[in-house]
Amino acid sequence: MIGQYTVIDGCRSCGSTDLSEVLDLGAMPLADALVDPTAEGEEPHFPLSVWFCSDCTLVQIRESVPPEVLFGADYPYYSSFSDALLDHSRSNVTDLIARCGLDESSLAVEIASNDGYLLQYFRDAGVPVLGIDPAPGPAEAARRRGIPTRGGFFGTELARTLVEEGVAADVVVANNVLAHVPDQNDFVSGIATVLANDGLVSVEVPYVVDLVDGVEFDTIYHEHQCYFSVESARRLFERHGLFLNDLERLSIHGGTLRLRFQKNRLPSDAVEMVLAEERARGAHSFAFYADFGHRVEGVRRDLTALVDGLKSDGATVAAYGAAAKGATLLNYTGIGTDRLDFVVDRNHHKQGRLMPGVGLRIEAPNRLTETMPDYVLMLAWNFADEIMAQQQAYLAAGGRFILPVPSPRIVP
Ligand code: DWN
Repeated sequence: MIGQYTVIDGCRSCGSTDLSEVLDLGAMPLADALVDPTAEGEEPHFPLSVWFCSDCTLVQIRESVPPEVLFGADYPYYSSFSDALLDHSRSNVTDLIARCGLDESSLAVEIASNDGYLLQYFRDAGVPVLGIDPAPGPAEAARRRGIPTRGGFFGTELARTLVEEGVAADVVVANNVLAHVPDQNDFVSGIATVLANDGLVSVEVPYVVDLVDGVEFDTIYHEHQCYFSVESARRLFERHGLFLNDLERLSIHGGTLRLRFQKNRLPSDAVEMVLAEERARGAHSFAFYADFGHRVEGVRRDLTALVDGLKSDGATVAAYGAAAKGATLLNYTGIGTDRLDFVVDRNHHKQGRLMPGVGLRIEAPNRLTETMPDYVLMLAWNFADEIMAQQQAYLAAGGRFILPVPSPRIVP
């Protein structure tokens, strides 16, 4: 069953119609729409295709699923289930407090503040905070930990309301949300509206160059509408009077850009250096993406062959991480309950439900040592080190993991 969606005519950033197809993943279920095993009826699927804009270089999907469908009452993603992400967020906050000289007279606003995973560190340092998140579950979890949190989707309308209420943010943090927004210009214009004149915007987005280099096709799903290079992000923000003055490349989530924008233009050497790297690699032209689909097909071929070979030898295989990326990987490769016995996940909000499309049962992580599958497909490969460090008992008993990208392999 195909669900309700729209298709963009022009680029989500610049409006250009000069779009070239990079990859067509076909009809896919919503990656975070975990299934209640008692539910009846078909799961809606939606076409999923990735395109390159020749005018502003933004990579994006053409299909738009309504945000209230993507991030509704059942949205199961809670950021605090990853220690690595908490550590990453804590150091980000420590840096921002020092960089911006924040104190009890300041205000830090986070858009997509989830369960307060990041704002808690500003609050603990005595900096007043305000969270904004449309997902009821995580937002309520944030309030329970004492983080003031507004519901709703951020954009110019909410920004204007906040300004009328006296909000002027010294720092706006927007991590792993820009890519999720269907109306890029409304979102960035809202940031410019709510930001104090001498404020700083800190944005984290998956880096499209790392996505291509790491064949990270599984990070493509309907929540992720855009896939940014430095160039495409720079052009989007500059359109709204926010200038890219600094950046960092980070390893989290398979490769992330941390971008810092301000209302005055003062670009650091790091900005010019990465832009030059992108130009040197041709990342501002379609040719950079032309063979990505072929490489993705190679991962599908090799991963299914690897798993089928293990199964034909009589091995048992499970999976780790009921991640959104895991839904894309399983549904695109066709690996499901025919090959995998179950998937485990530490997020108790996910346990007991089924992975979208493939119907794989989500269990607690202790099921690995209880049942000792011979192999575990690591769907949350971006946290492989953290997860494998927790699974020493499973490894010591002879268990092994399969890492799927950039090329399928067994570890240790
Ligand atoms: O943009 C997004 C990225 C940043 O995070 C969101 N759209 C949703 C989410 O995508 P994801 O679900 O692919 O992200 P994760 O954080 O890679 O998913 C990891 C999964 O693994 C979570 O369900 C939590 C789980 N986990 C676990 O069970 N044990 C994670 C860790 C670190 C663990 O030790």
